[in-house]
Amino acid sequence: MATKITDAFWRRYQSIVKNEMLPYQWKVLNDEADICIERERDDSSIPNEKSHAIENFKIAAGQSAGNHYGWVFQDSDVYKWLEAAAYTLENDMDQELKELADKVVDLIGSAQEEDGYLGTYFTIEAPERKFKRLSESHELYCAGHFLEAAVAYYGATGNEKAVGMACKLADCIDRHFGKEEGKIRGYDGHEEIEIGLMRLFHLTGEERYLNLSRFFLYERGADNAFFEKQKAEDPNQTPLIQGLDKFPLSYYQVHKPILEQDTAEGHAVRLVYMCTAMADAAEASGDEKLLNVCRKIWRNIVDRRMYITGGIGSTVIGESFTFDYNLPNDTMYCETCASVGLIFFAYQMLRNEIRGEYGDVMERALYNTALAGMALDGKHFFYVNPLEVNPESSRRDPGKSHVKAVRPEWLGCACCPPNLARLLASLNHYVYLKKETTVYSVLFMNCESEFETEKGSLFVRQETEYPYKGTVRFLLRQNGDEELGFAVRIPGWANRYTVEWNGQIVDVKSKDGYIYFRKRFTDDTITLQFDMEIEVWEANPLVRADIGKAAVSRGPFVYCAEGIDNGENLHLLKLDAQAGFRYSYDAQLLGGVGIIKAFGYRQVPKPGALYHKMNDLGGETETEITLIPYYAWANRGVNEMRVWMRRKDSAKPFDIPN
Ligand code: FUB
Ligand code: ZN
Repeated sequence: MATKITDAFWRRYQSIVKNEMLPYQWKVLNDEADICIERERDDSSIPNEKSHAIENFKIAAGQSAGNHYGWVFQDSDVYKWLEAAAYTLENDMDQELKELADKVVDLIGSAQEEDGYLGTYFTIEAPERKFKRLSESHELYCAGHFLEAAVAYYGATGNEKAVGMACKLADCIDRHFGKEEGKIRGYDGHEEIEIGLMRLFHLTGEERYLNLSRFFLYERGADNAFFEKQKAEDPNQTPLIQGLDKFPLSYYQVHKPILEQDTAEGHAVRLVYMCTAMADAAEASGDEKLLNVCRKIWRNIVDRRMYITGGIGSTVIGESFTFDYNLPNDTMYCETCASVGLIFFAYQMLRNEIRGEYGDVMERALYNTALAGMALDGKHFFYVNPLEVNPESSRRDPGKSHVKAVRPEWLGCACCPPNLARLLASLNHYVYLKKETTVYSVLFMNCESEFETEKGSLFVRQETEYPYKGTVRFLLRQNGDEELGFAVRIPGWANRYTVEWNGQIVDVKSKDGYIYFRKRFTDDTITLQFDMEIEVWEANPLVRADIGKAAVSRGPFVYCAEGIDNGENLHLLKLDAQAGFRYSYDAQLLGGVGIIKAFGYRQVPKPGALYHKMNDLGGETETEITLIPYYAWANRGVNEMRVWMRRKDSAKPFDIPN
């Protein structure tokens, strides 16, 4: 499948990746950027003097002297950078970037040990501790990221060196892990190797990689004392990461064997990475049991534990899920990486079963939390994506040190910026999905694609003004005489839609969020018109944090109010959802955004006492409330923001008999 994105909205992001993010991140990884690296929360154990990531490789390769600096998983920043560079080259070949990326591959190759082992911390500082403290070491997590990068790099450039190194690394891991006598029967604290192995399997067809990925998945939680035992046997008792041992087994998703897991528990990124690999392995091996686990966890996330912005992870403690309907707006985590991972999970689920809701969640996470992870300049990043911020609380409430009011230039733990870069650069891989002789459209954007099927190839041109207008046109042409299938997702937010086939309105019923066509396509046009109305949402009443509040969306965008447009104390505003809205597109504001004007009230605080009697309420003034797309917030300095607004419901007199 080859898709070329031509869309103005997304091409802008892809050029930000190419022209801003990659060069900027390269400088940061080389410690050449004059920036302030912030700790993502108030925790003095977070290393934040520099990145040192490239230098770590040079030291491991013997090209430089010194010590490793940073997290044990610092290498993964370089791998994700390389993966983002690979997709960027796939989109637009660029000799200079390719030469740089080739050099990075060479450097990684020089740091790889003879037996295939790759991991600069352990090569430099602690060779005797390799694979001995897997709950903390991230060795397989980093390996997984390298495998993903290598596969992407091969896809973009045909560079076989990286894939050779990836196979050598995977083979090394295969020699050390497994059920056989003498091998380690365990798993990494942070899932990711499972994804990397699946990708290597898809590229090479080597069944050992699929089996190894399944081994890691199935071992998870099978012996949930594995980490404890490893730790007890480790002659060196110094932790590799301070404080991880205080978390429960569910933090690592090892509290139960995976087939018994049915809720989203623990560290959110780990959970969605695990699920991504499970869904991929389920499809590749026809493993219905694995798929069933994915379905249950999916339901739990989407029905009870996901924010309206597609953010996941309700607490900073362990960057974790908590419990059903617990979705606090101002202390949550909603890590950018977690939403990136949710997109991966959703896409793999869609590969298993065609249901529009998977595409809906991809869209929700992509257009909202993922995009919010980066400032419009491509050089400032959120790790945590709140739905409500009061900058003073972030500054002065020690429980909210992770809730930043503006995006830092870089973070002590820099997992999110390159993760976002690789997602944005690889979007062409998520626009469609092909299964046998049917092509399914997943995301809406201008692009051209060519799909090879066993019954001939299908060319599709998509034309749209999405995400601002709801018309999407597909032009389809095939070669070959047999019928092919084409299916389009109907976004969950669309209340009404029409479908035209070569200019004639047709009545097509949707099935699980998709409408289907099977034809011999000869310059045919399918035009969909979704009503892109402004929607007002309420949360399930069991979500304590959102009771009595409303959130507004239009198309794929969730909206928010910012202090700069609405003044201070956003909690004093009440939205009158019945009063109607005005929508306009402002090309000058925030790189071009659709603005929503709503009618509402501002409560006037009573001066004086902290508490006063109900009948002594202060007044309210009518006011206009300005809402902007959530992703664009915090690009105009430090200010307040909130997604869920208080609602003004008409007061009904209620007579209580004496
Ligand atoms: O542990 C590696 C990465 O660092 C995780 O995915 C993020 O959540 C952060 O903890
Ligand atoms: Zn992250």
